[in-house]
Formats: sequence, structure tokens, C-alpha cells
Amino acid sequence: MTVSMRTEGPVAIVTIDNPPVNAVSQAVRQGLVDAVATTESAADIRAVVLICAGKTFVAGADVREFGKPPVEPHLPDVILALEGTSKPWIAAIQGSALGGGLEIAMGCHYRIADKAARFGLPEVLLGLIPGAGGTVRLPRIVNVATALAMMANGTPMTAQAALQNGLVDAVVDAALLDEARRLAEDVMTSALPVPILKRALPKYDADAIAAQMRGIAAKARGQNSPVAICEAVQNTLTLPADVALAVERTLFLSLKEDPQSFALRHIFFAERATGKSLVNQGEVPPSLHNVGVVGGGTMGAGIAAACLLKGLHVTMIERNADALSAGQARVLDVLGGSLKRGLVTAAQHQEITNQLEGSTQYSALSDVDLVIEAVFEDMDVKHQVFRALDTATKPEAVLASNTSYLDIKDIAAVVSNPSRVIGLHFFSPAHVMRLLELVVPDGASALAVATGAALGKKLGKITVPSGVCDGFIGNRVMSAYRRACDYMVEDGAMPHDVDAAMRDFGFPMGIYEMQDLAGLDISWAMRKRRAAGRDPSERYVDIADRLCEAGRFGRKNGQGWYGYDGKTPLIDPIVTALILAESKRKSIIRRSFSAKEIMNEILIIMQSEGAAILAEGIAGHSDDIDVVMVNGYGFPRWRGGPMFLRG
Ligand code: 3H9
Repeated sequence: MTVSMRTEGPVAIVTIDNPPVNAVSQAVRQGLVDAVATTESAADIRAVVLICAGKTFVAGADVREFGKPPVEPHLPDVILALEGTSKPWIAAIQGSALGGGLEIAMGCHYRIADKAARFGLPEVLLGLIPGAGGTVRLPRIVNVATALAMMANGTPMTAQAALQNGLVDAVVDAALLDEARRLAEDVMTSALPVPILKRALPKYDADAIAAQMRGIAAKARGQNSPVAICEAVQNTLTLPADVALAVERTLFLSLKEDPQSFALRHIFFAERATGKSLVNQGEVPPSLHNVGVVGGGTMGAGIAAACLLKGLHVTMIERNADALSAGQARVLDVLGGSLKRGLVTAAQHQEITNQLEGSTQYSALSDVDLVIEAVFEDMDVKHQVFRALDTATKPEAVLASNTSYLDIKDIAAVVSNPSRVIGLHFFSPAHVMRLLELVVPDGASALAVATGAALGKKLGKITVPSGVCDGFIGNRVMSAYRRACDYMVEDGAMPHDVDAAMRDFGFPMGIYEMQDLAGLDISWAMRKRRAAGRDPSERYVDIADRLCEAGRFGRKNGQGWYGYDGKTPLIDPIVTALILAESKRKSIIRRSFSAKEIMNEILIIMQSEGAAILAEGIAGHSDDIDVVMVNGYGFPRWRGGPMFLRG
């Protein structure tokens, strides 16, 4: 039974059991309506506890139903029915009360929560607004500004914060059901509290709210749902509650059909589906307590910090004492940043830093389950490292390379058992970016793959499997569209035209701004290494090389594709002259490109490269390409990804 009921004396316990997250499906809605009818008509029932089976309270409406026509009873009506009962309903909340789940809880007369529970209205992340009273009820409980911020950001509130803000009546340490039952017995003889919908709004500063809404609209950059949230809250401030509720419903239903919401729902499910095949290989990965990181540069230090922050013990290897202490200092710097931002407490910070060890001897890795190599992108250097790892590590330890471009099979060739070698391609900064490409060479053992996937899970990453090719999924797509952008620049567009077109589309920055941020010298070095193997018949744009030859390495030395005033990119006449000279040298008659033309070209190239990647089996599913582009390359989430847009 999706919704079941039992009685314990005068208290009915209504349990929602709809795994995995107790989402509000039609069966749950109907079950709740039936439970209201049964408990209202049973004279011996004096109060009702609403609780969920499993780890979580209701995590929201069942998003999988959104593609289909809504079927009665509708959630707003279910909540009105709960709110209108003659007997107190007590929501007993563990895990997450999100979206429709929090709206159900707000329809109850009392809320009691486990101390680890979280409360939120994250509909904005799916391109929606709360559609079952959230925009009308939440501002009436917590203050208007807090409610608006919660809905616009979609970030949940802790149980403690919920208690402070009056969203829950009590927070308990354990035995949630017992405490909820006790509360039910306490309140069953008292008068019911005024339903939230009928309460007056708490006092608010209208000017401050208007400013907050302007801020939300400015940050929305083309997204509809944050603006609709402001509209719904504005209605709550100005209209009678029942009217505001009706308008909220209309707004919700129209956003449900908005392409932005389809895109966000697509990426939500794509992120959860990706990598599932990796963990179902029948191999149990080792417990993964001890990992090794070879290389203490920016990437190695970031990876080490990511592991430490998730409770792993890390041994860092560097080639000499100076490099090691510099690498460890980089890790400590990242960890210090986490402390400063309040992401870890001082005690946790101490505990975490104690888990960092370092050595210049590979023998220090004799006991680790997994090693991640993050040294210079050069095959000879990689071979030296993997030869050392081959003998220093235990035979079942998994050896991973963080290479972005090199052939993992080639790297693995120097290891006596190459089946234990995989790629783990992190994105910078590694402790922040959620994307991880798990590169699976032919012949990799199921254990090696499952271990890589287990690490991804432990680090809270979205782990996308990729086959072996130049650049794997993400860098291969990026190289293709960067090449197309370079062609456009040589043919008549300017870097700032390309960047503006990408930003207008929703990227946080354009490809040239991004290259300046990453530094131009690394890819220059790579191009020089590969120059000999380049197909002479292939069009090659030299502008980036010319910039580097002129000592322009990007933001780090204040000049790249742009000049810089601090962090602000400025069009630099030297770069403009250099581009014009290159076009002239190749006898190209420059023409103008509209923003639409630029973005269309970028999308077409992303999609055709994506199709090639799929055809070659590098990506297992087109959704994986979307997940990579959205989470690693700034593709606007609310557009769903290049393959989604292809239809
Ligand atoms: C809403 O409520 C609108 C209302 O205002 C108005 C309505 C009228 N539906 O994330 P996980 C699945 S909009 C269907 O890996 P975790 C998910 O696909 C909704 N399925 O677990 C996965 O399935 P599978 C507002 C859902 O422990 C499985 O559950 N609510 C839903 O890391 C496990 O998910 C939200 O936006 C759903 N709503 O995190 C909350 N949610 O195993 C969205 C999850 O087949 N959900 N699934 O791949 C979350 O934020 C996280 O899932 C949660 C658990 C924190 C709950």
C-alpha cells in the first residue's frame, strides 16, 4: 500500500511508502485523501501522525508524472483537505521535506523533525515554482524575505534553522515516531491552530523585498522560474490567500509546459542515470580509505583536498622535498578555504589535515586501494610514474590517471597488469566541480571500474563513463567547437563577439574568456608537441599561437585574448590587429557574424561531435554528453545540453 494507516489508541499513524523518495504520485494523493476521510469519520481517532517509510519524508511531487496530463486529486486540493480537518495532523519528518513534501507538511497542523532533516522548495531547479501553496504558505510562517530566498535559490534549510524560523514545532534526536505520537497526544484535546493559509503575513519591509526581487530577476539571466517565483510571492503580498493560491497554480501549470522546465527535468534525471552501469558490475570495490595522489600541482592538490574533505586518508607523492612541501601547502590552502567558508568546523579541519601524508618515495603507497596520478601531461613522465606504481602498490590497487588528453591504454602499457588502470578525469577546482569522467579502457577490470565509480560516489561527484579517445567526452566536444570558433574569428568575428553570443545563450563566460582564465600556455605546449602529427590539409588557425609567441598567456599575466583591468577583460587593439593580420595573411575576406549565427554554429558542432562520440561508443548515451557539457563546461543547465536541444 502506498499510503497505509494503523491506529495506536486515539492516534492514527498514516504512512506513505513510495520508494525511493516517497514522491507524491497520484496513488499517494489518493491515499492521503482516503486517509483524511477515514480519520475524520472515525470517532475514536483524535489525532493523526503523518510519517514516511524509508530514509526520507516526501521529497516532492513525482516529477516522472509531469510529462502526463494531471490526474485528480490534485495536490493543492489534498493539502486544503489536510488543512481543513477537524483533528490535528502532525507531520513527522526525517530526511528531506522538499517541494510538494514541504507543502504537505505545511498543510498539517504541527511539524516535528529529526535533527538531520532538511526543508526546501527546490522547484526553481526544475524550472518550476511551488505549485501546491508553497509561495502562499511559506512566507506566512518564516518571514517573506527568507521564503523568497529559499524558493529563488532552491537551497534547503536545516532542521535547526527550520526550528528557529518557526517552520517546525520541535526537533528530536531519535525515535521520531514516538515523539510525534507524544505530541499528537498532547495536542489532541487542544483547539486546532489557525491554518497557515488563514494567518496574517509577518511584517516585512516592502522596499527591501522589492530590491530582493530585482536582484533575483537580474540573476535569472533568461530563466523564467525565478521571475515567476517573484510574481507569485508578490501576489501573496497583495492578494487574498485563496486568490494567490489559484494564480500560483496557473503559473505552476504553465511553467510545467515551459521548454526550460523540460530541459531541467531532463538533466535532473540524466545526472541520476549516468554511471549506473559502472556500479552494477558485480564487483565489490575495496572500502577506499587510503588513496594515493601523485603530483602536488593545482590538479593533484585539488584532488587530494577533495578526497580529504570526504574523509579519506591521502598520501601525496612528489619528486623531491621542495615539490612535496609546495604540493602539501596547496592542499592546506584549499582546506583552509573550506574552513574559512564554514564548510568544515575547526575540529573537522584539524582531523582532515591529519589525514594528509606526503612522501618522495613510491613505497609509501604500498597499502593504498587507489592511486590517482596528476603529473605533467607528457607520456614519458606518465610512464615513469606508472612504472613506479606498478612495483610499489599492492597488485589489486587500482591505478588511475587524471590525464585530460593522453591515451590511457598507452599509459597502462607499462603496467604488468594493465587491467587495473583507468582514467579519472577531474575538473578544476577538483574539490568544487561535481563532474568526474571515468575513462574506461578496453580490458579494464570490473573491479577497477567499480572502484573508480565508488570513489566518485564517495566524493559526491556525478561520474560519467567515457571510452578512450582524444579528449574523452568533454574536451573532445570543447576542442571541436573551439576550432569552429577560431574559424569564425579568422573569417570575421571577434573573440568578444563569440563570447557575447555564448553569454547571451547562458554560458557564464565565452570560450575566449575561459581560455584566458585557464591559461593559454598549456594548450600551446600541447599544440607544439602535436605539430608534427598534424594533418597538413586540415585548416589550422594560428592566432592562439601568435598570442603565446607574443607572451600573452591569459589572465595570469594580464594579457591573452583580452587585455585586463584587474579581472575585467578589455578589447585589446593589439589582439584585434593580430587577428586582422592573420586573416589578411590567409587572404580571407572578413565578414560579420550575428550572435545567432555564432551560437548556431557552436551548437551544430557540439551536436555533430556528440553524435560522432556516440557512434564510436565513447559515450554510452547522448544524455551523458549533456551531463558533461552542463557540469563541466558551463553549458546552461536550463537549456538541457546540446544533445537535448538536438531533439
Ligand atoms: C514539486 O514538488 C512541485 C510541487 O511544488 C507542486 C506539485 C503540484 N520525483 O537524487 P537521488 C528519484 S517538484 C520522482 O539519486 P539522493 C531519482 O530519480 C519536486 N523521482 O537520491 C532517483 O531515481 P533512480 C520538488 C524522484 O538520496 C531516486 O529518486 N522536489 C524525485 O541523492 C534517488 O534520487 C525536488 O526537486 C522526484 N521528485 O537525494 C526534489 N526525486 O534511483 C528532487 C528523486 O531511479 N530530489 N527521485 O535513479 C532530490 O533533490 C533528491 O532526489 C533527494 C534525494 C535529496 C530527495
